[in-house]
Amino acid sequence: MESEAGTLHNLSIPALGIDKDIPPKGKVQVELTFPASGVLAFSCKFHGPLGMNGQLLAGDAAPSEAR
Ligand SMILES: [Cu+2]
Repeated sequence: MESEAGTLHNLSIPALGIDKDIPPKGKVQVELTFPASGVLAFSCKFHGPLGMNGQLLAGDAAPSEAR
């Protein structure tokens, strides 16, 4: 993942125990194993409540309802 922003962000994927800060204009590399559902929820731990979150989808998985 690469950030074009000038502020610190974060990639958190709770289902995989991933919690990585992404420095301004920086990159982080993570290895992912998708669950059978094909859906992985991610967020920025700093700005997730502001809407900085989403889902990674594998194959033809459909987005799941927000929780
Ligand atoms: Cu952020």
